Amino acid sequence: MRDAQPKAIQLADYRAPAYEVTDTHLRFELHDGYTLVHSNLSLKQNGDETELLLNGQDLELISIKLDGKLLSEADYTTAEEALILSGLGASHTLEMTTRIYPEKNTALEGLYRSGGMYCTQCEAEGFRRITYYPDRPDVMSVFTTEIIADAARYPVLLSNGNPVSEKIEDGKKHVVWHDPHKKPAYLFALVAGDLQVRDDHFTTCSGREVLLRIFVEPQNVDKTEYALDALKRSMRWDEEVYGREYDLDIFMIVAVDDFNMGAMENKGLNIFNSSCVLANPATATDAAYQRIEAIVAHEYFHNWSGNRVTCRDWFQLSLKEGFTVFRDAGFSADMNSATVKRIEDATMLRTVQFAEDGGPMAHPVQPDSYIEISNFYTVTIYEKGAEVVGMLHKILGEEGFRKGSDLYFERHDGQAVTINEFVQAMEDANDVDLTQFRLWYKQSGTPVVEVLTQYDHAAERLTLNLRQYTPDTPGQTDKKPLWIPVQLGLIGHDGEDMEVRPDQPDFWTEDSQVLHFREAEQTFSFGGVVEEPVVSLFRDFSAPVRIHYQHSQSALRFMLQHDSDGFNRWDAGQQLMLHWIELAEKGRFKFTQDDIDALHTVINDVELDPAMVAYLLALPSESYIAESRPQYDPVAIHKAREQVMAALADTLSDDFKACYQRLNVSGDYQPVPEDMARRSLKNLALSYWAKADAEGVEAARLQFSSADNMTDQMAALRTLVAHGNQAEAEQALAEFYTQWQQDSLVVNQWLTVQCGSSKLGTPAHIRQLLEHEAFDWRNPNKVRSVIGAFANQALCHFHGADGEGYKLLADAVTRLNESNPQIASRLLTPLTRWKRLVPNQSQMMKSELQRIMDHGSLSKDVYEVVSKSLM
Ligand code: 0A1
Ligand code: ZN
Repeated sequence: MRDAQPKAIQLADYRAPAYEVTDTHLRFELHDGYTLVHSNLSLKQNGDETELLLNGQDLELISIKLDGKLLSEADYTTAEEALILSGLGASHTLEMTTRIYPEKNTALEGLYRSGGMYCTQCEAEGFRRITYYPDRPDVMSVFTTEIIADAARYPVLLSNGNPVSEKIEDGKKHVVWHDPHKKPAYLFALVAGDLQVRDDHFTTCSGREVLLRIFVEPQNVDKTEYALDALKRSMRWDEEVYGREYDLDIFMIVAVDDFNMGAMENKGLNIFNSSCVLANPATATDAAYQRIEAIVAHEYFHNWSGNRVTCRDWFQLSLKEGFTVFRDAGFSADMNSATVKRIEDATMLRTVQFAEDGGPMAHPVQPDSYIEISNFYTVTIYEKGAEVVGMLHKILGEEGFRKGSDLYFERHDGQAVTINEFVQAMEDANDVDLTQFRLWYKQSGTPVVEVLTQYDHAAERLTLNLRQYTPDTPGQTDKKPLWIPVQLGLIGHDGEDMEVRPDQPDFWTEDSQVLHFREAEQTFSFGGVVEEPVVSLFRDFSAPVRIHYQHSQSALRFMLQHDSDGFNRWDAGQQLMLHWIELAEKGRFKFTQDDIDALHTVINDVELDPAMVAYLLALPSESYIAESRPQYDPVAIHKAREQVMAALADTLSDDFKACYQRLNVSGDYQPVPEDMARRSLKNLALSYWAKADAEGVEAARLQFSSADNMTDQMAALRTLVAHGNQAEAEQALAEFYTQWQQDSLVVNQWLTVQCGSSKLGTPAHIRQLLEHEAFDWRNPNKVRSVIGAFANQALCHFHGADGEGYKLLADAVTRLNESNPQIASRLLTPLTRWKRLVPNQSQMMKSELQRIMDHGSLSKDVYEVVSKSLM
């Protein structure tokens, strides 16, 4: 906790480090109650600066020696969270011993305990909680790590790189690891515990054998198969698609229960939140399987995009995160349906990132200032960053992009670089000027593109007028026009794509059908257009922008049925649904026969991927609807959406029933794309059927008790909670808990179903669950399952008229501010949206933010978000 107001760190203040650490030797002695960390650092001067700053936080310094000579307090200065040595020469050896207390570490940064094991989390600035060190990503060092611990209780002792030696002496186990690849301290990792391992092998493209190991607590060994399979597929994919080979003899994954984020890409020793790696058919849903596949790939891909080539400073975070998300999205698209993956990613961007861009924490993909870097692991850095890389891919094409990434990896291997160097490699490899494109990294806010089309029948000519602007965001006004790739199609009355031939060929890439929109306003014309087309813009979500273009209802229905671009097909349906929900809010909603016919076509299209049909028939979420409006009333949105859902369920109830019965086939559960697609449509149909009809609830009840996999059991439980009566819902929840209370990850799903429910997720019920034996404030997954689900999903209760929901969230944030500031700060997000809410809610949210502010002794994490939100 801080005393004075924390200072912002500025990109403009970046200075290269005065000293390199060429070698880092660490020795950890794990004792009950405390750990001793001995370090031996070889220092080498970089320029003429003679002062060395070592970061350190919550450390007890036992001893410090420079070139073998013990230093006293007079020989160094201490500043806030730093130790400074001055007047140094060209090279030195620095040895230190610190004492730390992993048992008391509830922030889960640095070295901490989770259950019976020790583990680390060093990104972004956790290493400074282990020992004094230049804890910045541009200091890259070769690490050798010795770990000493009780041999009986900690038989498994792991660190980065390859194992060197192992012995047991006087009941203590000693192991040494050596990582030949130099790396920043944020990629350091250590694990100690009584863990079981599942092994596998991978032969790399050059024929090297790599040992793959997943370490878990003994009861979880039967949940490791899928992650290993995903890992092997990721390793092969990165060789084939990016030409990247793995570079150590061993690759390890460890699952831990208490973890702030999803997973961490430590060199050769990835550490995972157990919820993002463990799965078996009985306990994990299809969605969990897909998440595991994506996260395993993401962490593995970091080995090149992040580890071999890392970030110069944390302002460059998207260099590794945006690029790696782009890479993992490509992998998931290749493993599953590319269109469905694109729909999921665009939905996430439009719902969560657009909201961030329109709120007080808006920042560019390359921020220029921060108070607490942990607050900048955001959807803007990750997902918008990935979209920006995706636009480069659209502009340069598959081959050009690959030439650029090859050059980037080759040129910067072993370096800590900037986003600019990434773009430079793309430029150099393709001989293209990306100066204007770089603005995507510098400007925050979501660009708006206004579209006007005009068709001249006599001249057979289409004119497309595009205007762009980016709204002001905190600290940024007067934004410049961006280079926006507009993937375009023109659809004829037969539903077929027409040829697109703009009169401005310099602004058109034929291969990818991309129009390059680069000025504030630009008009494009197309000749030889023999009939008035339906204009399908931003196909495949080709740019992360808001589009203002009023398609007619009939054009939307036409696109929903015919657009050859799956993404726009889905998007047309969403626009129709948004329109219905708006009408419902005004009391004017009724299906037209044309709407019903369009929906019929979709649900009965057996040629179409069932996962796609499920997405086409799913209403936009309440958050998505909210985000489509400048100001919103969550309770009104909830009611209107419910009304449309009921109408849809009633109108198509026979189709949903038939669809459910057609797809409800028995057979062994397999986590493969075709089966997942079938289950997703089946369970969507079940939900609509149950909404319309008691017979559907009965089917859900049957599915709940007879399911042999969690996907079907959980879908049935959700349906019973949403559409059954109260007794049915309570009974199913009680049975579920009795069945699964021993499995913490399943219990988390049980908590989420209730806390995120518009039926059950009331503040009173949440407060009850906070007292439940299954809840634990120290475990981030539990906190997310209860409070996160409530504040982000049960919107009609979170935004309830009495303000109890806001109060509950603020209480939770204040409590976690002490024990786990990262989690506290992340939970806060819904309250930061207060300016967008209708006046009554807005005022109450603001008061709760103020109440947190007045609490005093705020962590940097919480202080930054609350103070910026109140500005
Ligand atoms: N780099 C990891 C995620 C991660 C980010 C931040 C953390 O602490 C602030 C921890 C982990 C990834 O992208 O997977
Ligand atoms: Zn990452």
